[in-house]
Amino acid sequence: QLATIGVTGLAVMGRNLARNLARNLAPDGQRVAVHNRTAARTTALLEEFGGDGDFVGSESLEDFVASIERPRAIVVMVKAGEPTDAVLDELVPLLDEGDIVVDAGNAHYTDTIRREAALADRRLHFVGMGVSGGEEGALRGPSIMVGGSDEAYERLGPILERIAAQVDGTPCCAHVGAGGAGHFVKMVHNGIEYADMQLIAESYDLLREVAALEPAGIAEVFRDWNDGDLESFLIETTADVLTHTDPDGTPFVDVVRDEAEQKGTGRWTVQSALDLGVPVTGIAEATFARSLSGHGEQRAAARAAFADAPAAAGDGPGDGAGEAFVDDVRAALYASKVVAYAQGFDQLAAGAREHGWHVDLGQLATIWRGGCIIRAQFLDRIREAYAEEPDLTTLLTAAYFADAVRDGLEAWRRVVATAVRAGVPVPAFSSSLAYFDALRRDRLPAALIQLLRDDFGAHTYQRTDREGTFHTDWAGDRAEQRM
Ligand code: NBP
Repeated sequence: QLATIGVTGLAVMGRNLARNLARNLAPDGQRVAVHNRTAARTTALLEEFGGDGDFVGSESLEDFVASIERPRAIVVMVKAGEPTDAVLDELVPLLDEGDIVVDAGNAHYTDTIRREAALADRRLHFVGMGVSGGEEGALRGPSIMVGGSDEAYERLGPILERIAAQVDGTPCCAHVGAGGAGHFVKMVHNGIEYADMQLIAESYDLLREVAALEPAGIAEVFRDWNDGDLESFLIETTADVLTHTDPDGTPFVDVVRDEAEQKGTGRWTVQSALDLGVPVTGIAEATFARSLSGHGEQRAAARAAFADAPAAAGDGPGDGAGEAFVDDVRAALYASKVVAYAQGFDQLAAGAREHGWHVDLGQLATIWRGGCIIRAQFLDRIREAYAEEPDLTTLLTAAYFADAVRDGLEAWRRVVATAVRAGVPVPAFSSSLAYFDALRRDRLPAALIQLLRDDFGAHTYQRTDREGTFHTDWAGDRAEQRM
């Protein structure tokens, strides 16, 4: 009997996805073909987890392809970049018209657009599939963002919706658009995850440095927050990791080197946002904060050079403690999070417009409620906001979020001001507040920037009182000309 679907690339993600597929397809008597460049991984999967379902293992790619029913559905789950192209180069000549190749790795969406075009020339469907939730998600139910043709989704959708996480009976899987849409959406999802984590890290830093709480006490605070509207996987996980200690009792967070690594999706999100002209300050600050943490030499030099520069008197670490401050941080975290998500959703909308994808933002919030790292109660509020007003200009003005920001505004300002005086860096908190203040401002100093540009570069400007484009002869008689 031929397999319904195949998976090639059986490192941790591919293996878990194959097991998830096998478990869900076995009750219907369907099989899952598996293959890996190094055959030992295939053998190990069959030996250790063969009982999960009905697998067909192959050593060669030819046998693997031959073991799948046509039109074939083949999931490629290998390292993103060159390895994916290497697999496609080998795989494509073995396929037949109408077959579907799914790239489930973390590809850059522009690579996906390129690959889709190349495979379309050979009458093959190429699907770029964003899979969120790490190895546990892949095994037990990820959030799945599918980019590809309608035809491909008709064939794959029913299978993917079965293996995805389920929330309130709704699968966390959606067809988000053509070609690169799935990987684009997954990229921005990861960018939002960067912002979310940075905001949590800044909250922790403030609670520790300003409120003088110990990690175990901060864990309690996060546990408490997790009972309210901040309830989310990341808040819960923060509480959990902060309770962990080294064998000698030292808080584990003090044992780990304070240099945050990154695999690149935050950077990609910011690069794309710059191209699209969307200010994603929360994601950008989060990405830069990780970079800064890795500059050990500069940090050491600055520490040495400014060892004697104190934080403002009276507002040093330890001051401003107390329950009121803890609650202020909670409000500031929530408001900053609203901004970071509003910005991320702006980027999703802009990317969809740019590429002609019909990304349904409310549906995205729905499928991120389960399976993925940013899963949170919060996403239900976003889903409701788009259900009420599908063409929402910005999430910030949706009634629920507008109320939350308005209610938290004074606390947000107090927290940022306290952090600045105490010398605790809060780039994501403060840039989110600056974004908010800029967005709601009557007049921005951008008018002055326009004048400077016109003065030194004759870049022209527009007036508030008349239509048209103008230039002033700054070096001469200062006469104004309509251009
Ligand atoms: P890796 O990203 O570590 O890739 C290892 C796999 O790629 C192995 O199966 C390896 O085969 C295969 N491979 C490589 Br490397 N070069 C190859 C080539 N030239 N030809 C054929 N196969 C090749 O695996 P992973 O950690 O399971 O991640 C898989 C994908 O999922 C990646 O794109 C990753 O970014 C993504 N990912 C997603 C999440 C998430 O949360 N969604 C988490 C982690 C990873 P071998 O066994 O023969 O060396």
